[in-house]
Amino acid sequence: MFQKILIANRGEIAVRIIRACREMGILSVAVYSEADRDALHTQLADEAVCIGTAAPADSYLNMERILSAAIATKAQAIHPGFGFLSENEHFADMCVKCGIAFIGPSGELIGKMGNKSQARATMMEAKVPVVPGTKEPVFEAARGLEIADDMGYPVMIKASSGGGGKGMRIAKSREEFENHFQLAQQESVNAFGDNTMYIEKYIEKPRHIEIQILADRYGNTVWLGERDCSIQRRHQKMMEESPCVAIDDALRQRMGQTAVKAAKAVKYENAGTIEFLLDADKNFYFMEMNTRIQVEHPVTEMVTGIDLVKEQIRIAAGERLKINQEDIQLKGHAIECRINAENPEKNFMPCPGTIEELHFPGGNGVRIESALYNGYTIPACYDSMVAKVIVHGEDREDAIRKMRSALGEVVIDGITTNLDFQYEILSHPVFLSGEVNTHFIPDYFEK
Ligand code: MV4
Repeated sequence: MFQKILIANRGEIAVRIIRACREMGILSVAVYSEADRDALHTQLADEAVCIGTAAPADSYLNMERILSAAIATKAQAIHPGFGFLSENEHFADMCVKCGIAFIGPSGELIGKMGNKSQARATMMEAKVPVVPGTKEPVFEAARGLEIADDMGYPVMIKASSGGGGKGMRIAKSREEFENHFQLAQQESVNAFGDNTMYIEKYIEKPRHIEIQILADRYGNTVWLGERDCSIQRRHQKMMEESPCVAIDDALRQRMGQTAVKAAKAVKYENAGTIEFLLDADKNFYFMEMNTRIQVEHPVTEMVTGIDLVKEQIRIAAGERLKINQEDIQLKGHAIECRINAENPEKNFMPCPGTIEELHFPGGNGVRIESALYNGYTIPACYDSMVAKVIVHGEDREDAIRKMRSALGEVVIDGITTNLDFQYEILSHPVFLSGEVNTHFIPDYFEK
């Protein structure tokens, strides 16, 4: 096992990883930008190294500085968290070249799954159901139009390097197609320097369902239930839950086994997530694979009792998975609410500032992941997510009641947050009925 791990991240996820290290008897090294001198992760780690100025490109995205910090502190592994360098294939490769373990899959695999049209083709070969669409990438609008005409409208035009909705457009008709293709492709070229596109049939009102998997380097792969992440706004998830009310046990088994098949097809190692779209008729389709630990991993931890970050570390250290599929029992219902420093009344504009008064709830089945403390000033240059409230109840109704009780107790004075907005979602009759899809927030809160 590693004696020392460097955490190449900030905020609540850096704190989450530091705690896992400490519980495992592993020393932690934080890296921080000049804007994060007073940040909780900087204070909580066993050592901390300043790696640059506030701008991410100069610090949390600066591979050379992070690797220098790891070498200087003799860290044997780097945990990238999520965002920043977590899905950067060159960084994963550079770690290995420096003799440092990257806590995640190989650079080659990150690249293979990061290229979405290649990932689609790989999954088609592996007989994993994918959204109906092209196997070959598309570079020209004229060729795309032929494909879309054959497929029938509406279609989804997507950037191969995309994700998070960037470089993505719906074409509702033949008339719209060429224009929307050009717009999506231009966006992709600007954002990723890549003009590779692919085309899928548009799935109406899907749920976003993802399956968590864990895989060791010896080919042992398990799935750990699903997460329903349909409550999103502009491709930013706001609330996640496990299990999904629309999935019965037979469907859960099929989706889980499909996710394991997908992971095994690419010899996946470490923690990963297979994203599916689940349509109104309960057909599911592979959409993307995320090769990192995700923001919403705690809901899976609550229903399985498995610490995913510790498992990531053990896998990267070359240990065998101790968990068999039969050991994984899903118990109860978990919900996560992301608390963001933003103003829902002003188009969710970020609202950083200084915390003047802070109180978090506790109690049976209530978990808080946050890097806030009293008097802390949230820097303006990073993500607006400042806390996650996670609850675990006996069933969905119990979890919803627990979340409403927990959110009602939260005090975060000095900044504006989305707490009241989250509370409104938890009171909405459609949410309570469980009949949600990815249009829930735009349909009921942005009219
Ligand atoms: C889709 C889709 C419908 N049909 N693809 C959004 C982000 C990117 N990862 C893929 N996304 C979608 N792809 C087809 N063929 C609908 C979405 C989508 C969505 C997906 C998950 C969660 C929220 C969403 C909100 C709008 C659109």
